[in-house]
Amino acid sequence: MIKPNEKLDIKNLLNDLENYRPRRKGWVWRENKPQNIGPFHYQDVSDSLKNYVALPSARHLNNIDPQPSSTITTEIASGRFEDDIRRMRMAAYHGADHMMVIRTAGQSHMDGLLEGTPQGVGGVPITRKQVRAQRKALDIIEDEVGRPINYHSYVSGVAGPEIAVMFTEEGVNGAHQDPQYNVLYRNINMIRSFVDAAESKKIMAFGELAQIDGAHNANATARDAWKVMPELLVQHGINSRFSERVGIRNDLICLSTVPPAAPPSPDIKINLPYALALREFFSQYKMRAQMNTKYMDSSTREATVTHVLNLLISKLTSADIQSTITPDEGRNVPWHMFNIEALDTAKQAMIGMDDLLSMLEFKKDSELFKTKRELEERAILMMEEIIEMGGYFKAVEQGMFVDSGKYPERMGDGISRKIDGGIGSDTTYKRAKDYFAPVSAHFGYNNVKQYDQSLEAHPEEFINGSTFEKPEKIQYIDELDQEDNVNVRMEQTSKYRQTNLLKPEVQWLGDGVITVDLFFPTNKETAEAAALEVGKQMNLSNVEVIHIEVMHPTEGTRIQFKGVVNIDIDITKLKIIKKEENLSPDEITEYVKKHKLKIVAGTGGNDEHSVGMREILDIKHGGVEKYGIDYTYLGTSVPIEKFVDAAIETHASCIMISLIISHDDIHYKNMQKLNDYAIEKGVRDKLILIAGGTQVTPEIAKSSGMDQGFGRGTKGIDVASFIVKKHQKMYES
Ligand code: Z97
Repeated sequence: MIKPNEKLDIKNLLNDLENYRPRRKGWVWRENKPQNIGPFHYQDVSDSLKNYVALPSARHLNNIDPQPSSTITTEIASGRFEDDIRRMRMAAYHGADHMMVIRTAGQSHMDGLLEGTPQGVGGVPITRKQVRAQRKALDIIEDEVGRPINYHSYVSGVAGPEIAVMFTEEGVNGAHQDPQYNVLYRNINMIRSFVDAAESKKIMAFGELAQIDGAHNANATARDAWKVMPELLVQHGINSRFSERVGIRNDLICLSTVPPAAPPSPDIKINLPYALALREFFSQYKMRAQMNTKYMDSSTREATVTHVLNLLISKLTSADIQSTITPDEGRNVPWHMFNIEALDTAKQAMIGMDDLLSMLEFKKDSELFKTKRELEERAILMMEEIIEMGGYFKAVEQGMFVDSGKYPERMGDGISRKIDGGIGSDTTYKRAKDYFAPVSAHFGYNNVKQYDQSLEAHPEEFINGSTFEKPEKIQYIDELDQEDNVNVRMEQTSKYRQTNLLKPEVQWLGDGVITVDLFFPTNKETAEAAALEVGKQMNLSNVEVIHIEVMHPTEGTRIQFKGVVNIDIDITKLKIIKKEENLSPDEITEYVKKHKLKIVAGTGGNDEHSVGMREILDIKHGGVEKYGIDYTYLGTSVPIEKFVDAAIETHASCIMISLIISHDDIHYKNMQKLNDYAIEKGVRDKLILIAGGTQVTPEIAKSSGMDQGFGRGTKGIDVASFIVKKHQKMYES
């Protein structure tokens, strides 16, 4: 098993892919297990992970990392699958168990599967090699974190059924599948899309993939997103019932829901009734809550607030999957740090809202329920009109969908498609009477019975197993293109793989991208131009402003820009200072209490600067007093001898001397004096001597007879932890 301090070796991962087989099939939900974690009881949690990175503040709480009971998704789409694999590992450590890999190639238009790992088609297509390599990596990662991880992509487009087959063969665990997506957003012929969907869904049912619909796209596309709510209910209804009728299990039918509005609209007032309507209409299915992306801009702060409000709605309506995107879609910067930030936002908010529903009750006679009911009525009316029109195809032809009016209001600007138009029109054929399909997952009749009655349940036995049962029948093609493939790409970055060289990166190994955050006391236009100039003078290439925020029209503008640095850092030439790990606050407190640790402290010689010392002593900002250490403060300009005499008198085990003045090396001399006097008095081996001050370093202090020295930036816990460790050593030996 891979260890946390070992890197995932991508080259090694790609070895022998030809023979790699997925370990399991199907989607895995988290199990809700109320339990105590650290000092708290949690209700809506699943088991903690074996290896993880907790929220930053967990350092005050013994590094606990409670995991919400809902699945948490991250969308990974850097455009290079070999880099996405590393990001998946980071995401898993932060609590993601649903890795959604976006294909960035507009794959819906491709009428077959691509082989190898070509990037030159205008983005990343989903290919067998990529899928297999990523599933293989996730098998390693799930062992490492101790939780199953679901791998997900899309079964849409002209080659939908082929992709569904490949996903089932390769152990993909979830996929978007919704024929309405093809029709509305990719202008694929509607008859072809619905016929393909029947086949795709049947195969997904066999592979036990969770199926997510595409209704969220209407929200993102609509002119006024909050007006499409009745239509969203209709779209969800059409796809979910279709899936159920084809045979997908209800617990694998997931609605892709999005709170349509975001502030400055009155978010909760609009989104909550909609979420309740969804829950009521579709209680038998699962809810996948995606965050609003329509009203997301380049501010990570703004996106995060919208995300948290969305998480509140998810919590109030018990969403099963919580997606995180922030703010990739909004500003199109799918960077490692934003994936991780969004995951932490979801984890933090969900855990913070633990057990919320047991404390609240919705007011049944409020506007909330009136609005919910009204939305439901509008959706039913729309469904009825669709039926009156002659069905879904006719309704699409008449531009019934993504109209900017709130149904039944119609603005006449919906997306209209022709029944016989679009890509792949005229490509469906009536199945021949003797059509024979001896495969395990297939929609509609396959004529197996007429050849062999006994094989009705297992038609694939007719051909001695299809690729689902006999994976060795899969035709695996590694790479087709000599120039455009992962091996060539990895060769270009080999300088940074398993070597001493480091280069900053935001999404691809060695991309050299850095971001700079700055403020100018001027207006927006001037600030933008000035920022580009700063980038230039910093010797960055490809400088681009990625975020501008006006603080005041003339007084100031905040800018974030990115640029590329051409710097390789050789880690063998770095001076890496190994910082000693502090004991935890609890460990220190317990030890101090048991051993009744006392110290004497003051500023020495002619030193009158006592503020730093007081901060290290007093509880207010976390000084040693916080851990129960009893201190005697001797004041300022304390004669050196007095420190030792006072320590003897009060039975203290430690002296803390603060020495700020460094003129004529007086601070060295005073440390030496303290050490010598303690020896003279015969107590040096019983006392811990610590010096502190802005010019003090551990090296100076130790060479001047002290046990340790603390300089700038020292916190009470650093000193307390040192005292306890030293005390332990003195009395253990
Ligand atoms: C999400 N942010 O989390 P092509 N099928 C469906 C889709 O929704 C999409 C595709 C196919 C979103 C995902 C947008 N969705 C991003 C139902 C894309 C992709 O490869 O672009 O042709 O299709 O759900």
